[in-house]
Amino acid sequence: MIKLNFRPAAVAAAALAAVLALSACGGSTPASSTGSQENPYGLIQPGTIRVASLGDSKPYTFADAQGNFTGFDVELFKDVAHRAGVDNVVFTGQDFSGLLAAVANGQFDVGVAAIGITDKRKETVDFSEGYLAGYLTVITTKTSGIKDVNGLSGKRLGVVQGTLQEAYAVKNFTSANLVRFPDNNTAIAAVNSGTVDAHFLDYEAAKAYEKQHGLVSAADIPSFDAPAGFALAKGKTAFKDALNKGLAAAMDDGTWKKLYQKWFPGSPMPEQYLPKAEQKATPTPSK
Ligand code: SNW
Repeated sequence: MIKLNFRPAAVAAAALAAVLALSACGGSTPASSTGSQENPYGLIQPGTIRVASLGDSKPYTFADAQGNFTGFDVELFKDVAHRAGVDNVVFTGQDFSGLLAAVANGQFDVGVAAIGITDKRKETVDFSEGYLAGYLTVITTKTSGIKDVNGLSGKRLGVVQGTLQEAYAVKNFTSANLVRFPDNNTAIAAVNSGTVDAHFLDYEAAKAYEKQHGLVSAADIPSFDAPAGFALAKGKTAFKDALNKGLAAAMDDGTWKKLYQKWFPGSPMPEQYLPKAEQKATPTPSK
């Protein structure tokens, strides 16, 4: 149904204290980023992949009623990790704004949360190949009167800090009043209470919130130039290669398609991730 058309000083002090405390124990050797025989992927804890994710980006990544992480990105990543020989995958919910930094500084092995690959983000982290490409969606209430992007003028629009939606809105929705939130749940609560007029988030998450709260979509902005990838610290070549190999295999044997249909039923499928035989004979060249 797509319509085409930080307190720095305090943080630094705390970080320094943590480093001093760690070095005082003298116990832990940092995992080498190039990897060793016992730890080829250079994981924080050999045999375990620690994933920074989001608890409220259903159906991409979310915590279910039992608190277990699930969703398209979660199931796809677990499948890819399995193909790379790792079955112990531990997901932790983070604020999106701190997620890439936490991966870059080694608190997590990987970030998995519909994270669009951009040159700007590549300054901080490396990415696997892309595995998802879609739209960014403005959602609002049935009564807000916002019918398209022009309707945002003079209105309060929520964005989650650090997202592509924030960057896009700063650049293109210059007459809207942006309100920054730490996560989607807080922003949607503000839409429902009328504190903001609309929220700008990923297409499939928008659909899930629309269904849950009777909200409506006012605009879909293509974001195909920033397909989502798995984010990892720079220089982890063996890890990255293993993830890319697993990802390609998951696409080729139809696992990607099965998960897409499970989590995004009815949504148009980006063809480039389907098994080769199912792609059109003459694919449109990518620019
Ligand atoms: O750029 C899109 C991509 O095309 C696909 O639709 C999945 O979402 C995106 O990666 C954009 N996601 C946002 C971002 O990368 C928000 C991520 C989030 O809220 N989890 O900033």
